[in-house]
Amino acid sequence: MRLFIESVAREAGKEALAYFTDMKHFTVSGKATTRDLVSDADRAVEKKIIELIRAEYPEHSIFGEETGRDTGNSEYCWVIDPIDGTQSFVKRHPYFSISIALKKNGKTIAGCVYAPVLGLMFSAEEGKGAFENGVPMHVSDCDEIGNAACATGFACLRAQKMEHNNLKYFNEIVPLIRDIKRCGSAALDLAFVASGRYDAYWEFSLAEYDIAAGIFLVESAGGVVLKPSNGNPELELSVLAANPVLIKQFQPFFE
Ligand code: 2AM
Ligand code: CA
Repeated sequence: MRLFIESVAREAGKEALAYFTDMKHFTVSGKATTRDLVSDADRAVEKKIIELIRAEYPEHSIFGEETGRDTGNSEYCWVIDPIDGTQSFVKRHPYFSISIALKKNGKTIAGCVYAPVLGLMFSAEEGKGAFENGVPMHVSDCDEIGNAACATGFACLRAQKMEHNNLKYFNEIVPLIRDIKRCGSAALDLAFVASGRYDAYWEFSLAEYDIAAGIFLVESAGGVVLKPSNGNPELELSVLAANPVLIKQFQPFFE
């Protein structure tokens, strides 16, 4: 299954690159809010992914960012973000990814995050471990918050949740860590925790398709993902990811 998902992501990556390199022209429009963008490329890449999955597994359900949930009632459901980091994509920033997760009865059993410009394929399958470009990967062994290279993001602000924004945590945590990055693809940020490039990552108010595959990668690579929601249902789809030692040092900031 892992290799099938990788092959779908690679094909989808070719489609994304055709738009990214301007071989195919795309236009950008706003979604529900003016800060939330969608391009022809998002729709074309999602269509390609769905075609390839349907050809192999016609009975499975599909939940895609652009097409929504289909009405299938299979125990299997594919959760797809065709371009995670659309804002990066439309500005020709290489930090965007294709995210595909397969859930069985609501539990992720396989997934991949693929960054086509960077040439990085991250994938995992239940019981088989996690891989970067086919090589087993593991979360970092950083055990001290002062040495931690971290990432975060501001989906909460783009979702216009001004009250529950990330600025409080950003201000508290950044002075204590070694580095902070904000590149704009939650799926890839999680993959970078899984592969040890980041020691920790947190972000609030994401969507299921942003994080389904990435959470699975982190857990499959020996890491931990917490949901720093503090019981607030609005913040349910929020993540704090790190290795099992470091997560204990970050957790208190989110309590
Ligand atoms: P997208 O590029 O597919 O929209 C960046 O902070 C992360 O937040 C990306 O994964 C991005 O996904 C996601 N994101 C952007 N706007 C969002 C919104 N309004 N609600 C939820 N997630 C959002
Ligand atoms: Ca997304």
